[in-house]
Amino acid sequence: MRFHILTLFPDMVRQGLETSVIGKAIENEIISLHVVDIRDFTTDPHGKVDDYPYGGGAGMIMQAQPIYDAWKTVTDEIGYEPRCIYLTPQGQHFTQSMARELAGEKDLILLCGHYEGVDERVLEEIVTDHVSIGDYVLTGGELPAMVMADAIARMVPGVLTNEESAGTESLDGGLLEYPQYSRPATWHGREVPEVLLSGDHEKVEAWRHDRSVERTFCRRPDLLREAKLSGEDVKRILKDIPKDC
Ligand code: 6GU
Repeated sequence: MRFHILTLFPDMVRQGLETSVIGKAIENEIISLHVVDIRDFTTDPHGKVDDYPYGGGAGMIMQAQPIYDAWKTVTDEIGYEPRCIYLTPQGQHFTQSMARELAGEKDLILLCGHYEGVDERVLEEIVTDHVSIGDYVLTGGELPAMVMADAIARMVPGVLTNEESAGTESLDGGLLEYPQYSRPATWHGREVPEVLLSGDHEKVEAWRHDRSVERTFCRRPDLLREAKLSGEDVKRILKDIPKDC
């Protein structure tokens, strides 16, 4: 899978993604990262990429021409027009299921805006999806693009090692991850739950499932609507889980 990230801050995006697990996947050529500096495409003699908004108002607007030419160069190079995602707080909220779906694409173009916005006409011509990472305002689309690329890339087969993929079911089945423990068995007077030391795999799995249901009920009850719960799970919620957790 190939990510093409159009940005005015290419160093920020590279530094964010060429590290750790995603950096390793790029090194191993399981995914590729093509960071495109929008400024390289401006036809303005002074390298300008923004101008004042028609109709007045505060701030500067990114102009259509350099963004379009950057996009056109990418699409000409790869020979087709893949989905082009514009990062904006006005977009649909990014979710795990969206990450899973987008991980199936061959190429993805992520367009990072800055300043007060982007000329609407270029968005109309090239953007297929408007996506937000949550209801708060950031200074630009770079951090959201990195968030999305990370979440999508880790769903691409081969990006995570077996060991790392242990946690992938968190949120997938609609339930939060159960609590985890490592050595020592006692720390600051706190014991690891006994069942985890028992070696009884079935009991361990049952305990973990119960803790997942309990955590989801207590911390993110909004997720339970989508969660796959058995009749036993529902009974336990009604009977065992404290109402004031
Ligand atoms: Cl995608 N962009 C910006 N600038 N701010 C945001 C966002 C995106 N998602 C949440 N806040």
